[in-house]
Amino acid sequence: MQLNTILKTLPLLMLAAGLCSAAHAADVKLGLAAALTGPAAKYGVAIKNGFSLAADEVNAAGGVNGNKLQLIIEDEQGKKEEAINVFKKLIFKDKALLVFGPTLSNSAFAADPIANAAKVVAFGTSNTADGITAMGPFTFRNSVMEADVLPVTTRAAVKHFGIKKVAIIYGNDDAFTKSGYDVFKATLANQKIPVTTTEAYAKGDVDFKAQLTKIKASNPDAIVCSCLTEEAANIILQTRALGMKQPFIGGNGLNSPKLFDIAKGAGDDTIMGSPWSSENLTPANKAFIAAYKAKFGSDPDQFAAQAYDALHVVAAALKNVKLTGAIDKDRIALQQALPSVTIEGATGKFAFRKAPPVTGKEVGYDAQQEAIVNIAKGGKFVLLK
Ligand code: 1QQ
Repeated sequence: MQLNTILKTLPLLMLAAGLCSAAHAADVKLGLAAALTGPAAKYGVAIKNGFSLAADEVNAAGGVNGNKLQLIIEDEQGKKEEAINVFKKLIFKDKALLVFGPTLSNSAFAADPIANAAKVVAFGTSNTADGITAMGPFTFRNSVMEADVLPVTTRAAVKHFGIKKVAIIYGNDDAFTKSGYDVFKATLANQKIPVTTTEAYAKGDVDFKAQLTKIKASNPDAIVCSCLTEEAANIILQTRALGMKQPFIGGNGLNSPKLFDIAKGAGDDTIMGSPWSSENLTPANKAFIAAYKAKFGSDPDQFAAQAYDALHVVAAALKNVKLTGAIDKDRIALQQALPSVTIEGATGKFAFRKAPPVTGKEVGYDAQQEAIVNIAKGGKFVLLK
């Protein structure tokens, strides 16, 4: 071919290539907003890994109805403002069919209204505060809310240690730690466990001596901690430095290997509830743990397991959706296909449950799953038997 013929045909070739990649763009784009940097990154990185692993599995098996799943992953830094920016990018610029995340409930309260207004599913895999799914019919979560986990956890801890009275410490400026506190307060009243003192801290605090000195003087049998993992670990360490030996009881925030990276053996005897355990030896969980170890060279945690399951939940819903290419229509079709999905995942049997009604408002869907109670032994959580 002459050079000038090549030059003439080049635009046509480029157009053809463009059309090919447009055809290839029938891939299903799924957004993921996760805290990949900042204090919540120990949750966010595990979440990202769980999603990548599951997407690889689905794609290796041929995708969904012939479509490959494409994850578009953005770092929302565990900050509300960034969660809003990332949701906007994923929804309006990338035209994701659905958005997973954000990592913290605190950020979800800021970002999910954007998804609901745009009629795009916001699927939380780690948001456990009350009220998340009251934001609208496009908010879904497979994370089990504190309101379902903490009563079971508290009852088991009280029985295990013979607890008669507890002190509480919590973060009062984070949606999850505050919601966990409200649930603990109601649960303790319900289970008739007196509270010796209630102490609060703010995000980013590193010195808890003032609060812990008051807790020490009130002489509780255990300390209830509605905290994110880094603060919990420092609280535990500082409690031991004050010569206190009380066990801790906590929620979802404590369930990270990070707790033991910082608190080491001082974290032992901490009791925590979760839908996932590495000791749950169902075929689905065994396969998940083995695949995670092979891909990332480390053990998975609850957050990776819930992310992994969430991707499989969406893949199952997508099987029943006939994608048209009209994004607004397809987003709504996916929202309508999700509620009836059930799977047997790494976290066990999973189903959705419609969120409690809110007058004059449509609501989303919560997770219907049992909590398993764990106790920390030798720097990791094991089942409380
Ligand atoms: C929430 C949580 C955190 C512990 C997520 C990592 O449960 O913010 O709802």
